[in-house]
Amino acid sequence: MNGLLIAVVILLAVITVVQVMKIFELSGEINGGKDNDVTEKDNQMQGTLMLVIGFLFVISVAAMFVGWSDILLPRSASEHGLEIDSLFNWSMFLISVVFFIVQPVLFYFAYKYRGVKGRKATYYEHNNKLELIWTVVPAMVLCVLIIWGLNTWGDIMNPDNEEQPIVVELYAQQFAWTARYSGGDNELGYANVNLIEGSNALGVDLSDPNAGDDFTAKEIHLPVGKSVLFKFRSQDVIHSAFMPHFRAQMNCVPGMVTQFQFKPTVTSEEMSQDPHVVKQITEINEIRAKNGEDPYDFGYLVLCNKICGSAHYNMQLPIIVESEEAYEKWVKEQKTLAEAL
Ligand SMILES: [Cu+2]
Repeated sequence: MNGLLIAVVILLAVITVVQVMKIFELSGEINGGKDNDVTEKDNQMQGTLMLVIGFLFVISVAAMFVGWSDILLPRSASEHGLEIDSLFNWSMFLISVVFFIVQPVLFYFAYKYRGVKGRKATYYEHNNKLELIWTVVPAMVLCVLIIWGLNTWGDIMNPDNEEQPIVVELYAQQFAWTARYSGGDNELGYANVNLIEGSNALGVDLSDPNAGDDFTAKEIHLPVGKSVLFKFRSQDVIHSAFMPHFRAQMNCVPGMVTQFQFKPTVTSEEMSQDPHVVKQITEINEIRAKNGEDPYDFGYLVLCNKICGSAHYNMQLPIIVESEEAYEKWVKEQKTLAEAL
């Protein structure tokens, strides 16, 4: 009903505008068409407005760059993340240089060449040299960025495995993550949604010899400096495992296993003491204190980055990067599936 009312209101508004325009046209004709003439004053006003709006626009973009740069992600906590960051920074740098040259010129020219009585536009047909420059230069810059990007992507998705990565499954469902570690054999037992039953919430095939030493966890622990290979599954809809601090993201698609491998290089403890992070957390906690909320501690997270349903916003799991000893100790404390089920 609401939708119908909104549609009727929009329709009536359009009819009103059309009728008012018709009245203006008619009254213009009565005045001998003079109402629609553009006067010198109009041109001056339009030109000046272009200059002022353009100036405010460029200044506001610059202010946003400066003012919000400290709410960006901290330095990358993974090895490949450094490559992604430099690709991103170079792209942003090039885009910004072009933006801050082209936009002021565009708005200034709109002002400079505004309508002036008696002034005629120059008839300028073609210039091969200009055409060549503004085609070849952007094409070459884009080629460099695209080839660099493809190479980076290739390196990230095909890591050379001198050392065996730790295999961890990340299981997505509305609206939770569960991690399944592959245990001592570093091989995940077979799992399928059809095998979900009772406390076997991930559908692990317990008759598979690789399954017994697997264990599930509601926290991801990772040893620093060791590669980890995440295998993603989804129970229901498409989710996306987003680990922003590690510059990692992969879709979790029902019916298939996707994967992403990376090497964490900064422990949770080290990152929480990074000056950039300390400043951000202090600011967040000042706001939280004002609202009477509990203070927030820094921690790596995996978030869902696909809008997968009503509680999507809260689909997260902590990631703790720690020393190898601390990691081994944590692993020993976990109950294997053979013991738990
Ligand atoms: Cu989700």
